[in-house]
Amino acid sequence: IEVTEVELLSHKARYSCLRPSPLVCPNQSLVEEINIIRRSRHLEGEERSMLSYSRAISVIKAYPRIITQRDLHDLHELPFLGEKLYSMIQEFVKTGRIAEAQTILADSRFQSLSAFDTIYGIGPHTARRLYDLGLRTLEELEQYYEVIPGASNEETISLLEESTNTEAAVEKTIKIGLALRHDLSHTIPRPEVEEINRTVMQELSHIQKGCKSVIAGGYRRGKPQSNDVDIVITHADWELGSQKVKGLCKKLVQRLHEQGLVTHVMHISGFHEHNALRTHHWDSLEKALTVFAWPHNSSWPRVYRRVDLIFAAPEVFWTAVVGWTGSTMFERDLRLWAKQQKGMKFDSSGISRRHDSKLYYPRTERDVFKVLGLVHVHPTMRNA
Ligand code: TTP
Ligand code: MN
Ligand code: MN
Ligand code: MN
Repeated sequence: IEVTEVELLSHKARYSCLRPSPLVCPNQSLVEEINIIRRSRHLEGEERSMLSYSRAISVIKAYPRIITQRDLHDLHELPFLGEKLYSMIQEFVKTGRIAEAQTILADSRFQSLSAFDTIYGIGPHTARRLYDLGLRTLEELEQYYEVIPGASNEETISLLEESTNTEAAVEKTIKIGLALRHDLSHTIPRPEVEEINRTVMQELSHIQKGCKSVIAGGYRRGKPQSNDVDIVITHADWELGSQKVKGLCKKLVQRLHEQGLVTHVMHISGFHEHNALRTHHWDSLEKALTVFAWPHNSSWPRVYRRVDLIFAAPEVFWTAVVGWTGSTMFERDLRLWAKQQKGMKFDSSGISRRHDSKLYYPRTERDVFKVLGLVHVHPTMRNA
């Protein structure tokens, strides 16, 4: 591993991977107020505007103390806070509210689009299309898609087909998302996340011994409750592990389905797909985005849980863990930092140098940060 000069961490840095950001920040209510406006831009398809709000929120998340009247002049030293954001913050400091956010909250179109967007498989584009058809509530959506609420629709399972993005496939996903919406809206406490991981690894050991996993996603950033479980898996043998994990994803999902654990597969992809830059590299990652019926082997009423299973060769395991730990903004800026400042390409499936495509194989998470010329940021401070 080559060590380049390291940039120091600072809440004034332009890249969020250089700004330690806690899960709950001193200005949390300000963040939540601005987030309403950000969500509205997202739902209306105004992606550039949404990204400016995301960046502003991310900068505020890293600010080390409660913003009061006295701090306002200080904010001019922070990146991504333009005139508009500055006056919004000023308004919030004075009144405890931002009028535009309150107007958005009361807007019935915003309420409908927000509700539609909570459904797995429905994004802003589809939400707006459904709204244009005259649909307003989730109950109306259920009627439109002929979904019986609560019914599990397990026959709609699309197990082990490589995912396509056809209209029919999208509709199938939305139907599952609607049918399971009550279960999937319940967040998952940490002990249950851990138990799902243990169960998955127990089942995996019947197919391949010597595998190991890290629970990534919001759980790793310290969230007390998660919307899903993200498990990154590899084989512990640095030399031979790459061959041993190849093809494991499908085998595991098949087994979990036979055990009655996996009921739906929203997406599954093998190692051969995409990524022009890395044709000589076997992975892009094998992954399956699934639904579990949980708990296992229990007479208790079972609930549906979203579980993402990601397989990586040992050489790219820690890259994958960093890539799946998030937050989304932290990931975005890791990629940007690598590209703009280091002439490198970073994504969950690998790190490479642009000019000669040299690949990096970090052995630890700290090595991932080291090759990127970054100070290690603890997972719980990646909530950018
Ligand atoms: P999510 O599971 O969508 O989000 P989260 O774990 O941060 O929060 P929660 O589940 O509680 O809502 O994504 C986890 C990380 O995985 C995210 O930081 C980005 C990464 N990711 C990818 O790299 N590719 C993908 O296709 C998805 C969906 C996520
Ligand atoms: Mn959605
Ligand atoms: Mn997650
Ligand atoms: Mn996930």
